[in-house]
Amino acid sequence: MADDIIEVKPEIAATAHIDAAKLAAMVAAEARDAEAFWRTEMGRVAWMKEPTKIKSVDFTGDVSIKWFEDGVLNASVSCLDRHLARRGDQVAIIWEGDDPNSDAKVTYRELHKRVCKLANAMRRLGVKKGDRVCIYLPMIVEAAVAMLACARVGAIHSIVFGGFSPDSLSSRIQDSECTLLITADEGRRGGRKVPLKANADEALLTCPSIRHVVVAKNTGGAVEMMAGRDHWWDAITSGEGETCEPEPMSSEDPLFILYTSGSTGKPKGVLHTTGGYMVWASFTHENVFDYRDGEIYWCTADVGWVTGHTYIVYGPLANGATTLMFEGVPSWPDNGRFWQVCAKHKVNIFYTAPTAIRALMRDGEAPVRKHDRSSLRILGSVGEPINPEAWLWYYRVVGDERCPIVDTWWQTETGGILISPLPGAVAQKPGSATLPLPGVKPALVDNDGNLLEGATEGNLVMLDAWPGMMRTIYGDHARFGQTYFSTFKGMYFTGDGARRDADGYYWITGRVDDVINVAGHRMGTAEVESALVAHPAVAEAAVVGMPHEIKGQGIYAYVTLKAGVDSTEALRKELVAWVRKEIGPIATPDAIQWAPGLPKTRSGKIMRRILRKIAANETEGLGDTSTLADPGVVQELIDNKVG
Ligand code: 6R9
Repeated sequence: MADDIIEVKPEIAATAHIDAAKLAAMVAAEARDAEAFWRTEMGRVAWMKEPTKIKSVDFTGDVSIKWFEDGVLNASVSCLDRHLARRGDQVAIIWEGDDPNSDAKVTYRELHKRVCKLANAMRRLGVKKGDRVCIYLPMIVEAAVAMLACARVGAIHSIVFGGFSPDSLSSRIQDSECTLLITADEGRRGGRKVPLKANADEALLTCPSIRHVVVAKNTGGAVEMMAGRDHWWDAITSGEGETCEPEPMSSEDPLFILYTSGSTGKPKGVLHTTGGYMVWASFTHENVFDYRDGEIYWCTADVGWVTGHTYIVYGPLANGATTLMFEGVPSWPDNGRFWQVCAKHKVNIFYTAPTAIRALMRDGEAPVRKHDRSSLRILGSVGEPINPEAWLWYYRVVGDERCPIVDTWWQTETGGILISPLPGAVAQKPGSATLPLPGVKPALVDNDGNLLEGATEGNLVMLDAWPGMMRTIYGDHARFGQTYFSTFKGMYFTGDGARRDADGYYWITGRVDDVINVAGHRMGTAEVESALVAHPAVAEAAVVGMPHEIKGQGIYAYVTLKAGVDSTEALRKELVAWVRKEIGPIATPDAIQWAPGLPKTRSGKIMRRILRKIAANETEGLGDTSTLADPGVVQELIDNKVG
């Protein structure tokens, strides 16, 4: 099954932006003269001053990555102003509410106006180029307006997913010393309310850098407003002008920071800059989804994640697309919701996560078949490996074997898609992200950094830079080099493992570091561990991923209690609730096992390899345990495995 090949359909190749011959020509052109290739592609965005220097990259030493460095632009102009003459009245954003009876359409002209008004208000509040602005909003149009208004005035936005706790919000605001927070009274998800402003109030008790808070009225729920600090969005924007001078930004000026999990306890502020990111967002959105003028494009991600940044807002808007923004969840009011929205808005391109597909698969074909999906043309997948079974169901049931599936591999750090089939050019294999895009140079290396050739398996690295890659970790350039370029000298290390088959296709096998992927959400096991040990009853904790049918991976925690504390069911529940409160619901542990001891080496390192195997019920081949300080704990853990 996994070796199925789904050839490119001639009718798709015939009209696609890129067919196999064009792709081969692009790859050859890029290989011959990368600078010339990107000099042409940079024309995708609107420059105030055209760059003359294309690429300047050094993956060694202090690590320096610059694209189009002497160019000047403003991302909001590429997404808005330049479209006004031709598509002012075209819908830019279709908003579909959590409540199936609420929706809205916003044209490019209207979006431009709303962005300018907020940008003017932000300037009036003292926000200047380079200031950091935190955005903590639900999936409402204001989220896109806030992002683009930041870009307009040259402020660096840092979006924190609305599902994160006050503590997580606070630490992200503190790390980049944001001066403004943009939030809403409440969010809505699956018929429930999320108390965003109340969470923000709690977070702000420990955020001295915040001077102002802008609050969008969404549900109309009661909130406290602190005089002098908090302002209603409508009140501060209503008197503002409908145009706003865009801040001229150098290509390498930052556009946004987005925090993401790594192997350590502290999330990293991944920093993206303006020119290269915008070119990459536009290039990949148009080519991977074969986006055509007038099509309705829907990415189901949340703007709190990188997928929402690049493929709900910046990529589609740069390309003058109509992008659908969905506030709800796939399973509410019923599990046909995705397909009902596709039918209602005649969606042509649909981009979602494997975890959603697997959850919907459980309910069978009827909820899908009930809705008209004839508008669908291209399907996409992102966030985690898609198992062939889910891939084939997506292909057969959702796409009626008519729509190519683009399984897009990328990361917060990469800014946009790096490995993916192009629908008119690359044959698909269910479960494989297939081939790199032009300009992307993946390789597999062994643990010593030796390049592996041919069909093989190893650590996935990138040998050279592409325009959209991250430039640094905010405030910690040394950590940037250390995290991504020191494991394998002179190469960008993705943290993923992959297999390459005889056709050169890549099959991502998952993270090889201490990052787990829970329902497409990236989580550092160390973050969950530090939340657990912050509880007064916990002495020590070790967290690993365990296989989970729907979420891909679940969170399995081994907890050692302090002496004298009883391991009760009540305490187990309390710890689950504690982690939810500390980090947010996405970090809810799926299993907690009481561990009187943890397997450690004689030097005191926890042997996670063993803990992962126990959690996965793979206790046959535990490998060498002879280096353990106390080999007896392993059997104890196996005997008391939960679930
Ligand atoms: C875009 C995004 C990145 C990690 C990445 C990898 C996993 C993403 C994937 C995939 C297999 C795909 N991942 N897409 N694995 N196939 N198509 O998800 O960014 O949240 O930073 O996660 O997600 O493990 O390293 P981010």
